[in-house]
Amino acid sequence: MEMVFRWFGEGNDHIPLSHIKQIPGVKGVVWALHDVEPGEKWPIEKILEVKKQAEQFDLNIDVVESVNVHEAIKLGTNSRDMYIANYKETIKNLAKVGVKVICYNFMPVFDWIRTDLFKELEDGSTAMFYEKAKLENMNPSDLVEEFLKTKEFTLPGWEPERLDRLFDLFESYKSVTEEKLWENLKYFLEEIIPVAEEHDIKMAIHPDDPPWSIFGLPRIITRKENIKKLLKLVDSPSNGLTFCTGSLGANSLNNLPEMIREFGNKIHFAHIRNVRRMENGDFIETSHRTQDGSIDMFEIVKAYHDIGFTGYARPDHGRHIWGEKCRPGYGLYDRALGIMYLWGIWDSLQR
Ligand code: DNO
Repeated sequence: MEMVFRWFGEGNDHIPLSHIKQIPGVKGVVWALHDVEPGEKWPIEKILEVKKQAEQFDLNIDVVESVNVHEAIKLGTNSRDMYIANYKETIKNLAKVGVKVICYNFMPVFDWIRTDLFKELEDGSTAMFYEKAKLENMNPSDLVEEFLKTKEFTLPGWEPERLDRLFDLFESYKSVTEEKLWENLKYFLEEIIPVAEEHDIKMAIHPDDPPWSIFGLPRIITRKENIKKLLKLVDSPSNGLTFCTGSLGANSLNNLPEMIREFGNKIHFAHIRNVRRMENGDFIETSHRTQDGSIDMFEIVKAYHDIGFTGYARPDHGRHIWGEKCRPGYGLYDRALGIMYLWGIWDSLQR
C-alpha cells in the first residue's frame, strides 16, 4: 500500500508540503490543476511546475485527482469528441511526467453532495453531513447557494464553472436515463482507455457519492453489480477503480470487504474513511476509527492486506478538529490521524 495525501496546490491549500512530508509513510501528493476548466487540455508547463514543487520534498505526483470529465461527454452531445480529444492529450501529458493513476468520476452535474459542511459532532468537532429529508426537500440551487457560503475555500468537485450553467444542465439531463449514461460512459472509455493503456496510465473511476440518484439525476457507479458492468465495458488493466469506502459505504447494502476482494487488482486507488449511517438515511463523516462510524476499518484494511494490495491509498475526508480552518473534509489533523490508524492496522497485519 503506497500512502498518498490529497493536496490542492501551492497558494490553494493551507497545508504546506513540508507538513505533508512529516506524516509518517506518505510518499506522494494527490493533486490536480484546479485552475484548468473541465474539458481543457492540461498544459505540460503547469504539470511540470507541480512536479518540481513536490520533488523539493521528495514527494511523488503519481496520482491525479481528478481530471474532470466535461458534461458534454456525460450528456453525449456533439461537442463530446472535442473534449475527449483534449482528455487524451491530458493523459499523454500526464504520462510524460510519470503519472500512474488518474482518478475521475462520471456523476452528472454534481460531484459529492452533503447538506451541511460543518455539522457539530458530540466531541465539538465538525464534519460533513447528509440529511436525507433536507435534501429531498431542497432544490439544487439552494444547495449551491449553501455551498457557495464557504468563500474562504473552494470545494473540490464544486468548481464555479460547472455551477454557472446549472439550470441549463438540468434541462439537458432530462433526456438522459441511466441506460443513456451507461452508453455515454462506454463511448468515453472506448476512446480513452486504449490511450491510457498505451501510456501506462491506470484510469480509476470514483464511485458516486452518495451512491444513489439525487435531484432525479441518474447515478450509476453505486454498487457491486454496476461496478462489474463498468469493468466489462472495456476490459483492460487501465479500466479500474478508485474504491472509496466512504462513498460506497453510505449504503449499508454494499459489502465493502467483499467488493475489495472481488475487484482486487482493478482497484488502483483506495480512498479510506468512515461514515456513521443513521436509520433515517442520514449519514455523517466521522474519524477513521471503526468504533466511531458504521464501517469496519479493520475489515477494510484486512481485505486490502489479504489481496496483497500494492496500489495507492489515501485517508479521505476527516473532521475539522483542534480549531483548524480548512476546506471542508480536507484538514491536516484528522486526515493525518486517519493515516496513523490505517498504518496501525496495516503494520499489525504485516507482523
Ligand atoms: C471529494 C472527492 C471527490 C472526488 C471526485 C473524483 O472530496 O472525493 O470530489 O475527488 O469525485 O473525481
